[in-house]
Amino acid sequence: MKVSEAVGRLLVERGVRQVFGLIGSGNFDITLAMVEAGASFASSRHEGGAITMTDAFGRASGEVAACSVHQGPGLTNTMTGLTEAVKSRTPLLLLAAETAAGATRSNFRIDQEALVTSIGAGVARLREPATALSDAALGLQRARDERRPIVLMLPLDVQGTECSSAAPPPAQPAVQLPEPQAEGIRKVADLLAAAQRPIVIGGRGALGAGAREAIEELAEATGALLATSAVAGGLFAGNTWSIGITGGFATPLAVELVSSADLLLSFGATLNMWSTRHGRLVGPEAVVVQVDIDPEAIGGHLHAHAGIVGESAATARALTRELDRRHQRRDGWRSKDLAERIARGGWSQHPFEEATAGDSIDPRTLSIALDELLPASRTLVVDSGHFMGWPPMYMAIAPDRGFIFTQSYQSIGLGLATAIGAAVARPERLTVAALGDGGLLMSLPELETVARLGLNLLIVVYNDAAYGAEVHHFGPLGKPTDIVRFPETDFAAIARACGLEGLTVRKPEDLAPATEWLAGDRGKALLIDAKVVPTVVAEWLEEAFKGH
Ligand SMILES: Cc1ncc(C[n+]2csc(CCOP(=O)(O)OP(=O)(O)O)c2C)c(N)n1
Ligand SMILES: [Mg+2]
Repeated sequence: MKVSEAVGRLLVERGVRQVFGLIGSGNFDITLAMVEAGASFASSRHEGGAITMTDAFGRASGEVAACSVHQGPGLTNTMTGLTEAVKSRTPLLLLAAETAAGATRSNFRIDQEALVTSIGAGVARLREPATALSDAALGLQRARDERRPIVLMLPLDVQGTECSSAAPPPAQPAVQLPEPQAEGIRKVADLLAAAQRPIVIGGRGALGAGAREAIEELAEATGALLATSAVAGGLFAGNTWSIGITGGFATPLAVELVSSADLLLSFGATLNMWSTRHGRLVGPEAVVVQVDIDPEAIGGHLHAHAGIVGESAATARALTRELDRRHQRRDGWRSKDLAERIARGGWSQHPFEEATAGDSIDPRTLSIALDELLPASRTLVVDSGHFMGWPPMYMAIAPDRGFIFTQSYQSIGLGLATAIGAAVARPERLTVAALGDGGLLMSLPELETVARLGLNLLIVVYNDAAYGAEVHHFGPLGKPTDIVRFPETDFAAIARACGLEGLTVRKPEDLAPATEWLAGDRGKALLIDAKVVPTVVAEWLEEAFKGH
């Protein structure tokens, strides 16, 4: 058996269930071996799509998936999505064919290791036929343990040799972080016991198994309110004391409450410029405490008065135990009156001046109408751009990884592939992809993938025929904006040409066919081209440009 086949089989035996990718001569054999060993393969139409689908599959399922690409251009095409996955610490395995060490004149030759190292991905390599299986097993293990993408280089000459590799070492259970230090727990318990108005903020590091329950219990013991960073949106959905996302998308009530908290305790959230509005949401007297597995995250953006290096669930449980041991349970600021204010404090309950007129729909009205129309069990995916606040502000986010936000590299154009990866991971839930016209045009080839895979997917284009973020940034500065505005694109027609259903929406009534589509078998995904009013400008946008 060739190394390529033996390695493909091994990876499936070790738990890789899903492979995304795009096939060339360098990765044909290994990918086929994985399919024959029982993995499911979904081809993208551009490697930029494949890597982001792999990232999103991991975020939506908690599993490590693989992405398989050809050497050279197959790998360079993954760079933006791979950088997003690195910055988001998504464990995944990128299987990259590689020219043989001796093939120095190959057209495909580049220094692949230097390339991926430069963006912070880990590198593993099939060194020789005798070590190939151990090399591959270790690469997969590292993705899990280091919680980041590992690029497994597959030199063509090694792949093509008969496999002389001994059996690889058995799979190891994932590395467990040590229990949080007792001294840190005592110190933070002291701070919590003294707080009158604590708020707990859950971030990406609080999405793991058991963390939600453990944090909610701690909040209960301390009378704290619950908020999330954008990427963890929906984490505490359904909890009476959840005030939603903090930062740019926060409701006026959440802004008021976070600003008046006397203690902010984060779990796996960096408290960056987005979630704190450049620190302005943090009151001058507020005590900031961070819990994170990464020591460098503590105090990385804001001054932290205390920090605990530890896993979210274990640390939250240890804090609750310590408070219980001291008999220090309290109600904090959890009052009936506040519960009622929180229940009435959503964005949809805030009146705004309706801008729907003529041939375009107010993006807020569109979002509210969709929220009412769509099933509560949904995965919301949002691309980057000016429009991106409307969906998480005006549409409910379902608990349990109900919001997938590939925004750590702040790239536009990742939204569609993110939605595909999420829909493949959780086919039973409707995936809703909210995209800008610019972001969709950047990822257009993957519309064919949506149709081919028959995904349970609704695409909504907030179409202002512009790079709206740039229009709203540079327009008010008195600059001409012609270079960031475009003629109309008929996305419904493009969707139909790719095998989807297409619908153009200019007013709420135009959504009627979407109701029928939802009630039907959804055999074809639906794309809604919503021509949005281009002059409704999001308040958070100004914030975004402050750091630039
Ligand atoms: C890959 C990449 N290129 C350029 C940018 C700069 N950029 C940020 S938002 C944006 C406009 C996006 O347009 P669209 O998807 O239509 O959303 P809109 O802002 O119009 O709502 C651009 C070009 C970026 N973030 N990423
Ligand atoms: Mg736009």
